[in-house]
Amino acid sequence: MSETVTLARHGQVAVITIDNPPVNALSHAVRKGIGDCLAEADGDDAIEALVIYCAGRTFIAGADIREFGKPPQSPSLREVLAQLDEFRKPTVAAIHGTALGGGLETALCCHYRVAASSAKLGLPEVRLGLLPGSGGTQRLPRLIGAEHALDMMTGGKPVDPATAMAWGLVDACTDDELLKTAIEFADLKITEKNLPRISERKVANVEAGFFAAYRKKIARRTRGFEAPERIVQCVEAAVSVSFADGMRKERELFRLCRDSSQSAAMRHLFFAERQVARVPDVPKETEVREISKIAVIGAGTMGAGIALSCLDAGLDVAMLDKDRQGLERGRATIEKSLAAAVGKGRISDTQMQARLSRLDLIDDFAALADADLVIEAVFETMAIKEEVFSALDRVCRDGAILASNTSTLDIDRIASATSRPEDVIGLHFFSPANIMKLLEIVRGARTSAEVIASSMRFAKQLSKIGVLVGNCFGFVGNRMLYGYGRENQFLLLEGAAPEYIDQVLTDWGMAMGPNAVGDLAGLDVGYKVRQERTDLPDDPRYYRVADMLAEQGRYGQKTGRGIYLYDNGSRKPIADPEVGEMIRREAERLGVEQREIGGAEIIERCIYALVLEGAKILEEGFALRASDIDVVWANGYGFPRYRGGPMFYADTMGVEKVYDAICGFAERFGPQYWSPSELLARLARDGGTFAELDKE
Ligand code: 3H9
Repeated sequence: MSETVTLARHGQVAVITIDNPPVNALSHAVRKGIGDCLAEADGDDAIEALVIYCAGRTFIAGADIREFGKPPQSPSLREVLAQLDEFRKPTVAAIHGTALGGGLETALCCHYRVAASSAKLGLPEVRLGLLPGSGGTQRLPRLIGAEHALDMMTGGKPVDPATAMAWGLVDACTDDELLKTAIEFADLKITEKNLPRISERKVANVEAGFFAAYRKKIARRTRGFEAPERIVQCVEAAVSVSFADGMRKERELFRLCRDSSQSAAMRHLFFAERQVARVPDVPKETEVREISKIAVIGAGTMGAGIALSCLDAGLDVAMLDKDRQGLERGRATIEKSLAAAVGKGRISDTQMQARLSRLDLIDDFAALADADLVIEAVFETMAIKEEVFSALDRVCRDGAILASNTSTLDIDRIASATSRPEDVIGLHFFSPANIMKLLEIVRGARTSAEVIASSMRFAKQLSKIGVLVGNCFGFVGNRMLYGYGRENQFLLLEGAAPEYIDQVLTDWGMAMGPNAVGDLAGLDVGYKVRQERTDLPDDPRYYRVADMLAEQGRYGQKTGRGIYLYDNGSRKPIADPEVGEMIRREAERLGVEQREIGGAEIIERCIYALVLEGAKILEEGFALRASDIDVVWANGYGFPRYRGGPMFYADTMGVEKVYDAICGFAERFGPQYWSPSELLARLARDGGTFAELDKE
């Protein structure tokens, strides 16, 4: 018998314990171990009931993702779960931590489920571009109904035991010792004559038209993404055909998902988001500084969003602004967001009050003396930042971390306004700061390892993904955005309508089109940054449309007019023929010939511009790995997760093909923007990939 799975007797009840750290994934050894233990327990007449339990921090968190893409090893999870489903004595899953994917599918093959009240239960396969492939799509709707099951499987979000109890997903929930409770529960079921077997149930009635309506409900959020539609098809089968036929359907569709490039892309991001925390010259043992008192300087949209993100994470926040009015506005922004969260049932009123009670409004730098971390979020102007950092240097205690939320400015120059550059770092949040997962952590030339390690841990405290980047203009994300935006701007001048470009790119999977994003962020913001820059290309076409709109006061949503029109505060963009005409005249003036432009060209120019800039960033050492760049784009810029990020996408397309297209653009549009990087040329020549480069 395997050591990772053991069988022990507690009176008439036997306990199968799985011990496969860190998350008890269903590796080959675990599957085999469970199968062997089931066979032993089945043949032992002294055993009257069975509990499945896990050692360590969690119940089974799913199939072992590392095994996907490798030759399958028998027994499969399906085979083991069929054995469990048919077990003749009462079976109880004792769930703590996270019962996810194949873990929850295992629990669904037991007759009963007992959960610790802190547990989470979910089928998150969709986040890996998969569907539950060991009966989950057939058993879950039989137990909790088609709609809840679809929500859990197409959204991938786990539920808590209270919800699970209400839906009938678990039979008991406990604050006491879990294993003891589960054994007692199993003991009581020994005499039960009719053991409930989910596979023998029918799905509760669904109304005619239910699936069509459900597809419509998820259409926007799942555009271009294959797994959710396949999950719906599996649940349709659960409703309309036998359990055995439904299982066959699930198997067929699971295989399609497993072998798809979409799932490969999402698995790539899963590991990339964990790899990103590893920084070669900042070892795991690096000491981290305690961060509990935060100060945020600037109570504008960004400052208030950062403060809210810290409050959500349970930290104390002091928010500083020049005047009382600014501070009150910042507090009002925070209150409004919290009230909206209460309205949506995400937090309770008490939780909202608790967060607000940890917020302190201050207007004097002297009050920052005991902050562990100060985050500056004032205007994006170097002179102002320098002033703030020199003031911080005077008042902050030794060991405080001094961070700037700059999105473009030179961290080393900001650091040189202090006498302690080793304590200065960039913490670049993305708007809305309390929602977006990405935090770019910008390392200056002298930032200490301790400050980097503490900042990476701080990102975790905020439930964000911290990506360490180097100090170049725009860092990783915004530097790449410049190339992407530039192509959008050129395409506009060349005759592509803004709504057409946006449609093509959102159909391709981007969360929003670049023109809608510009209007949302405010066209005045980019305009101001470009005005401050002295290194822009000498090209009258460069961001010309955006500049023209900003100069006319068409800032976007906030002024009701940008590249699109907006009706009375609505956020729905409406195409504006006046803008089309304005662009046409400007193109004529600049001698740019307008023409019909197809979707394929829009995608290639915008996305390959990202790949090219990403390759240059890697080459220049401003990102540690290609996969870090993917993490930035998937979490900060709405790049479709099922395409894995720009660098993974280049690998999927073939680096050589991307390189050839870039060389073609260099010939057609001139080398100024399209001269390929050395690295890209080398990978194309050697048949290499960015993924292999990361392994070197
Ligand atoms: C599935 O079940 C398919 C079935 O329906 C059908 C099959 C036929 N496998 O996230 P953490 C590693 S699909 C292998 O930092 P946390 C992870 O890489 C699966 N490894 O911890 C990391 O390694 P390292 C459905 C896994 O506490 C370490 O564990 N299940 C797996 O923040 C710690 O992870 C899921 O999608 C795995 N399944 O979060 C669940 N899971 O230290 C995916 C984790 O070397 N997992 N690792 O970097 C999670 O959501 C989180 O890891 C979890 C813990 C919530 C469990």
